[in-house]
Amino acid sequence: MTAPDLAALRDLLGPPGVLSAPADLERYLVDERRLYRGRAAAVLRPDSTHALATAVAWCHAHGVAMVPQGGNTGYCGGATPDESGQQVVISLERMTRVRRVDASAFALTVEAGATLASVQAAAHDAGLLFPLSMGSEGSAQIGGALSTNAGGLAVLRYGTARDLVLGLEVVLPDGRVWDGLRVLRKDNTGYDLKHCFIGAEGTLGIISAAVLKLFPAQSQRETAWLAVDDLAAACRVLAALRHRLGDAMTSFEYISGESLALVLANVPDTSAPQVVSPAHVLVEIAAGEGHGLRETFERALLALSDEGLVRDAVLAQNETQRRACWRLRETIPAAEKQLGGSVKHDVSVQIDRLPALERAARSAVLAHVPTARLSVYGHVGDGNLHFNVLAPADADPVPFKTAHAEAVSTLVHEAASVLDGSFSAEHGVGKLKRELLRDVEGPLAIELMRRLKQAFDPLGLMNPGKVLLPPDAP
Ligand code: 2HG
Ligand code: ZN
Repeated sequence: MTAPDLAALRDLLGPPGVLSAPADLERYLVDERRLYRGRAAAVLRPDSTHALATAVAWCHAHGVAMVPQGGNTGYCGGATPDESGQQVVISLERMTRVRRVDASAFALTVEAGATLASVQAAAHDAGLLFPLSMGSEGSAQIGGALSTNAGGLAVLRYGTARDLVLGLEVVLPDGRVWDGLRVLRKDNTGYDLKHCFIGAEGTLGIISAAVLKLFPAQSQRETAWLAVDDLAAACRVLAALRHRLGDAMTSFEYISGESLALVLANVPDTSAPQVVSPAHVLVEIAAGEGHGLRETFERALLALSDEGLVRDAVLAQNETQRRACWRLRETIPAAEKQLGGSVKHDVSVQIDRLPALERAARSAVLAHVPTARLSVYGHVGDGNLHFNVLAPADADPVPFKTAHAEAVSTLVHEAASVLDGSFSAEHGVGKLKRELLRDVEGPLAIELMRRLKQAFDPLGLMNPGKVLLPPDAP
């Protein structure tokens, strides 16, 4: 790897396009969870696809490795440079334009650096809905969300990032631009190249723009906070509500009593919901005009409490109450961070196996560290649980994580694997889970992934060492 010639890059991108002063680089070198700290020769900030392609072509010609970075909100270190100081970070933060809104085609074309919140706002301004939503949506960028195939809070109804894409524009590792920005709902012309880049975490090319699917705005929305006995009851409620409400359900989020307690004790401006129990569910449903949504929902919840599945239920009466419910769910990661962070797991299994997963992981982890605190919550509607492990209340979290993270993660991932589940439902692989990917996916899958990498990036300059271990790794 050669050190890049910054003067040449400044000539190509202009002074705002190249950062190299240590203080300017700082925020690009550390990941959201502070798991990794890298170094970089520079941060490149192109402001157009042309500028991005020019920068990438230059790096390709000079053998400079590139690390694409969106909002830097990822959990697996996929956007952090290595420690060599010779890589460049390529930030998409200046590429934020909404290029087109095709309201009658229910589509929007946007550059990769736009935040999810700004894409939602652009869709809203056109009287439509862009449903990808998550706690980090104010900083997470659409390019990063697509590159990690992010999930979030409305996957149950609208799918993950992958499901929301009609077309992509990608700068390939040699600087050529693949223009796949089609506004087509149906297009069976050969291999579907866009899906190679979605979820590839910037290892095959840099997504520079995307055509996203929009949906009809939902004029009616109802949110309920439910108290249930446990995760098994929550899963039964999910199935029952799906039968009764059909596709109206947009979110079905599980919040254990343990996670709720962490939030109430550590996050400002939160107060206990009217109904508290060992386990809770936040359900949101939405529909267009004329569906009598609230009555249907109330009837369904009443029936479930008659059956003994729901202990208690409170419907939000206004937007303030709705926001208060969501705050209790969305700030769980912030509460964990406040306590020094957690050993995080992002596991999924088929939905009816979630209770078995939780039981197995809980007993294995507590057998290993009986005093650990657990924070179990997540997107139960998608079979996806965040099974997070925190240091005991009186222990320092740093030595706790150093001593136990590896063993605890092995136990949780084994519990998922035995149930034919995944060790990364929505957060990707990055640097953190490369060994797991190699060990779990098996040699054939890894061989195919390596061939794909070789086909798109023969020089290995695009986000090297992410997702796949370096070829010479033991
Ligand atoms: C969420 O669902 C995010 O809130 C973060 O995926 C999960 O912090 C976590 O473990
Ligand atoms: Zn999540």
